Amino acid sequence: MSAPVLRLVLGDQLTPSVSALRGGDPKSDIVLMAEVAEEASYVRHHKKKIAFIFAAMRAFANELSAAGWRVDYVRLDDPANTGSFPGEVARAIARHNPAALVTTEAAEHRVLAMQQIWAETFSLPVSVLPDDRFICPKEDFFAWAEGRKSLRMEFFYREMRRRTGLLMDGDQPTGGQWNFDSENRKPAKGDLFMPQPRRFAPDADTTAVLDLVADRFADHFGDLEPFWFPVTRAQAEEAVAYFLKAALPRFGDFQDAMLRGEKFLFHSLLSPLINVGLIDPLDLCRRAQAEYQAGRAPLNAVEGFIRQIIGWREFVRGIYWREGPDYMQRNALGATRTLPWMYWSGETDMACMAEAIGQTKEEAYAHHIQRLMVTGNFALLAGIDPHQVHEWYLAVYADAYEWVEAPNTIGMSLFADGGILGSKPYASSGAYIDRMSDYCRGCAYDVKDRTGPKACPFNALYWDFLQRHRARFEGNPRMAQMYRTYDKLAPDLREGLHAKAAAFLAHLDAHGTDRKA
Ligand code: FAD
Ligand code: DLZ
Ligand code: SF4
Repeated sequence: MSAPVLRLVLGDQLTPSVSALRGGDPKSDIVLMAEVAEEASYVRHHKKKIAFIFAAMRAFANELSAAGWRVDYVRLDDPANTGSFPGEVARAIARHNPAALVTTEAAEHRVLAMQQIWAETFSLPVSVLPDDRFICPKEDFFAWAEGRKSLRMEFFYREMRRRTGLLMDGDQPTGGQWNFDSENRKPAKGDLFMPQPRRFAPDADTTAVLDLVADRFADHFGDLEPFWFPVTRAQAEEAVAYFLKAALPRFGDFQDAMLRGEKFLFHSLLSPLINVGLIDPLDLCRRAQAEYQAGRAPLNAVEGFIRQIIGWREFVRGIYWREGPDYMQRNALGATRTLPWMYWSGETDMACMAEAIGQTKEEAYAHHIQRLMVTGNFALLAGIDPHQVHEWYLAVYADAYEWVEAPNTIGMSLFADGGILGSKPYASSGAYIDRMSDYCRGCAYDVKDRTGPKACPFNALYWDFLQRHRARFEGNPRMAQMYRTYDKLAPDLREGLHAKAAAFLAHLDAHGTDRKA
């Protein structure tokens, strides 16, 4: 019998048609999958995130075996496990003596760099194939970006609409408009009927993973249980069907809303599943479009949803690869403050922060506006070191992979890339949070107060941030109005705002949390 081909599948490549498997011979080739300590701890991932990935990997191995593949699956607790991808590839080569190694390129610089030296390390033909599960190949993004003065998601998105034909009537956008975002900013009220997420009871395989994670990662952030994520392809399909029916119709209206105790609102919760390959993003968008065409979901909801996936998701990936590995070190605003402990403990009197961090701890989930306008906004205004913030987001969310997380954090949220991803920082005072949520009611702070003892910290921090970075932002037409407003404030109010911000930040530095006196 001729030597087999070894086909390595990584934990976020759980797609039967992934390039590493395509054209393979299930009977003679060997699929290698490995749970490795290095991947679970390069940042201290949330327990639920590790459990989700291992459970989904094991389920995918079962799926491949059922389809006739020979799968060599290395568990984390295998005594011989070396704890790294190169170590496990080396051991598998020794076990199987393959003729060649085939793999799909990793989704991040760190692991791709490992793959690129394997041909030399192992003296064996190695193919690192493109990951064509994305709608826009990297090279197409580079070509689109080439020569543009600035890269804006909206223009890229229109290209993706044309390319996919989604919500297009000929060469015109359905409804005569590319973007219905202005209709998607309604604050929610507690009396809305919120769909609860579809929850899946762990089966025996997932329960074994939960035991393993409880044992090995007890000191990682976050609650392991209750664990209810979908982990098989069939469960992922159920989650999609449920979202399309129960939440998509109102996804648009309340996309930016936040409500105390309502962790999910009308969001899809599908990002962990899309990012590991259990759901095909283009297929999902086509199904969302079909809901509009059948009259079951309005255009603003469906357009908004599709934009997040073929627009933002593809755009941030393009930026990640175009900017290179040093993107994660960018710090255009020179922010150096240490990440306050409250990001891990959730202990703070700021109700909005407590809510966003608390649910992150429980669910490894917060929706986009919580990530951007609460925890991200605070980090931006308080001048927290972007690399520390980046590592926090990468660790705490079940959907977090560097290619998608870093542009959202370093670029969109912290403006640490100096304006490559967005044209202005998403900075806001407490007024935005008050408008879009019910967090401020019952908060220990007063959102209407700017300088008093109970003043909402976001207020003083916001004006202080603007003034600190005046030289950079004053000339930005989208920010000019804010500087005009600042200049009209009475001088003693301005002074009071800066003093308040300085006192708050000094307190934060001294105590790590605003809770202690
Ligand atoms: P929905 O609101 O239902 O949106 C539908 C889908 O659109 C999502 O599942 C996701 O695939 C996609 N999407 C929406 N917004 C974005 C975006 N800005 N960038 C890329 N895709 C998007 N998303 C991740 O998948 N992984 C991350 O690590 C991640 N880190 C983030 C960090 C920060 C600071 C911010 C501001 C955003 C981050 N996002 C990240 C984007 C977004 O917050 C999540 O995709 C979204 O909250 C996932 O929840 P959902 O599936 O319910 O999304
Ligand atoms: C995130 C993650 C974790 C926690 N564990 C594993 C693992 O044990 N084995 C594996 O193949 N993949 C894991 N992953 C996903 C990888 O980190 C991801 O495939 C690479 O970072 C490339 O994006
Ligand atoms: Fe957050 Fe300020 Fe509102 Fe409190 S008052 S919830 S700190 S925005």
